[in-house]
Amino acid sequence: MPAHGGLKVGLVGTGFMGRTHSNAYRQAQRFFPEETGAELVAVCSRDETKARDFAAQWGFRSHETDWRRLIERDDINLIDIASPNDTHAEIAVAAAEAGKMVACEKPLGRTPAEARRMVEAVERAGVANMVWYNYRRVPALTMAKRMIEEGRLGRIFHSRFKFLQDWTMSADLPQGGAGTWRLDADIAGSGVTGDLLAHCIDAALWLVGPVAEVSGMTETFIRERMHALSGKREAVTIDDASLFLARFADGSLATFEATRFARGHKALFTLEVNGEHGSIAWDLHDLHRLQFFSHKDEGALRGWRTIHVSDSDHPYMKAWWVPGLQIGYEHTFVHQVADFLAGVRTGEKRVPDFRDGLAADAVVDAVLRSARSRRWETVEEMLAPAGLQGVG
Ligand code: SOE
Repeated sequence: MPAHGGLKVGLVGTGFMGRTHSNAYRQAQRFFPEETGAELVAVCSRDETKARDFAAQWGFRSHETDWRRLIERDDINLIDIASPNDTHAEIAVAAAEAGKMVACEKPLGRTPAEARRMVEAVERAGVANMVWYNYRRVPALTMAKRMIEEGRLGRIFHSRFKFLQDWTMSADLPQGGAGTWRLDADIAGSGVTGDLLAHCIDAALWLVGPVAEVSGMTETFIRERMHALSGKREAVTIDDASLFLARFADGSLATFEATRFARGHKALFTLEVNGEHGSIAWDLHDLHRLQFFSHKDEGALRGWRTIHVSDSDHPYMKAWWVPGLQIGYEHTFVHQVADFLAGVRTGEKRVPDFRDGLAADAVVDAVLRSARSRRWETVEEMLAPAGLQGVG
């Protein structure tokens, strides 16, 4: 490993996302040696045993039990927030004010107001920032973005997005606490809208463009659950399912659906975009395959084709094994670290940043408002989609 002029990481959070990020920092430099890489300096958890064990497991040099200590340290230049959603804004703003680069798990804020504070803080401080919308970096989706930018689909008319799971269907599952904070709206901000639908929304904003207005509905199927912290049965205030119709600024239309009550589905993220000249379709369960239909093909031979996005001229694939061999979920995070480093090196926007996080939060907010009002609602913060400069 070369000497580090790269990222000196202080990670907050030792859960599932803490693991995906730590793995990405470790692998990025091995597979993208043109970038300077990342050094795992310290990890933070309020629980000292967890922090110490995580540091030993993932190779962090040290651990802390208060995130403020990470921010005070001179040997850290990037604060990475992988702790529950209610901690994002406070940590990000303090990190930016201290001049640190900031990476944050999605959703950026629990509300657009929180996300806006975070955007203002990083922009005022002029520090590099990113939000972990990792699925953009599935090679097949990056390829889809490239094809749309090349005009292969032409004018877009329709798109549809789904993210289906079934892990909260049991009424015995508590809300709140370590593994189940996503069921507590005070901590998470919302249920599936901010958690799963946010991935669909980010993909839609990236692939299609800004969303102008939405008409949504949400449902909470299990209305009371034991709270892991109070030990009492409490009202559930998250949405278990969330569906909406969208009209984009370019006049195209879309449907969105996310739920944790689709029995049999664990993480079925799918999308389809239909344009004037062609269509694309993709499914996370078969993440290398991009389905493509081109109306420009010779009539008699026209049909959906499957592109196995694993060749060396496909996005990111040259960095991995030999053509045709596969990569997976964890690699999307590795790609994001490599792209972030490239952005820091070139000064270009290469990753979804806090502005993109705010844009997604604004759509989440409009969906939740519409579900309450039972009317169409406009999106308050319509941001322009990122161009293909390094793929966004
Ligand atoms: C929820 O189960 C979850 O872990 C989300 O929080 C992630 O963002 C998603 O990628 C997988 O599912």
